[in-house]
Amino acid sequence: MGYKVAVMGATGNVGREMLQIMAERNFPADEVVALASRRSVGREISYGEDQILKVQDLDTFDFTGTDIVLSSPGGAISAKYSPRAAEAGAVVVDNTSHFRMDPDIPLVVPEVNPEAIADYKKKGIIANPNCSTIQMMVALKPLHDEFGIERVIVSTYQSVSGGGKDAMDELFEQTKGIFMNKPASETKKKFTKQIAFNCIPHIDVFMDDGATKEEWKMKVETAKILDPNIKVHANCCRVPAFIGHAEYINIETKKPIDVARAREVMQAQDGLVVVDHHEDEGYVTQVECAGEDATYVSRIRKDDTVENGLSFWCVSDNLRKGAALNTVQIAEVLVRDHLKK
Ligand code: 11C
Repeated sequence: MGYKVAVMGATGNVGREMLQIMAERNFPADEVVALASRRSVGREISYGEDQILKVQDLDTFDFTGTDIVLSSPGGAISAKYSPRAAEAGAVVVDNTSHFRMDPDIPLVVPEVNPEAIADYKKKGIIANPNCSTIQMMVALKPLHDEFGIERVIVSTYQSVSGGGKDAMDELFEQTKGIFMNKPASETKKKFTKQIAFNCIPHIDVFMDDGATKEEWKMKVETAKILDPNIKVHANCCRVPAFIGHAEYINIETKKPIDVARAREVMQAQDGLVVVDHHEDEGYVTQVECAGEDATYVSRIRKDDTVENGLSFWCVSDNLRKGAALNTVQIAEVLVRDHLKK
């Protein structure tokens, strides 16, 4: 017997990807329900090769009998409906930022801290980290285990899909518009500045210390997932790529670090692929990682400006490993180890 799974926010970028990935990976579901706001009710969404799901109203849905909820409807909506689903007996895996820093809610990357999943029992909710944090965790985990990371400086190059479908449309329309002599100001809606042919050093709202919330998330989520003693300084930037986040990551370690051993431990890490040839095309970029499950690292180099330093380039599909895939992987561990039928 399989599971009853509901996808909350099923019409969004990440919700649709969750359905796609569940089908691809043959998630053991007997019944899958697509939930969204009232204005999407009745819309049809494909699930797998040959199934069509009709979107149901999240607000009136009765979660009784649902085993697992995969949630990506936006923070405020999740704040209201995830506890409602958990009270009805479902385990919620939530991709929004709302519950991540609650000490009674585990924040999980399955290749990094799968043991934390057991804490779902406290509130019936498991949080999925921010996309830019997830790929960094997969890359840092083997290096931390081997060399002991003390400090991280990360600079991100994040695609517009992190901002949702409207953000992707804005990049497309603005790029087209510029070729037709239409001023970018006429197509600027979601982004604070022109995004076509430009980079914007601002993701999410500003915090009191001058960091943006995206930068803050990378710091506090690393502390919760990997180690509270690691110091993280993040610089987050939006770039005109559609899918895939890239990051240049610099680390300082307690133990002496060398490229050969770093490469070896990264090669052995689940979910991580090293592609690092010192030649043209010998590295992975956003365009190539889109649609892929792995996190890729390239350009691994010693940083000689500090005693034990290393830097590398890291890319991953932000909608898959950075969101939907990580959520489905958490659900896979849940059914394998905790919710046996
Ligand atoms: C972005 N990282 O690229 C964001 C999207 O906290 O789940 C995901 C926001 C979050 O804009």
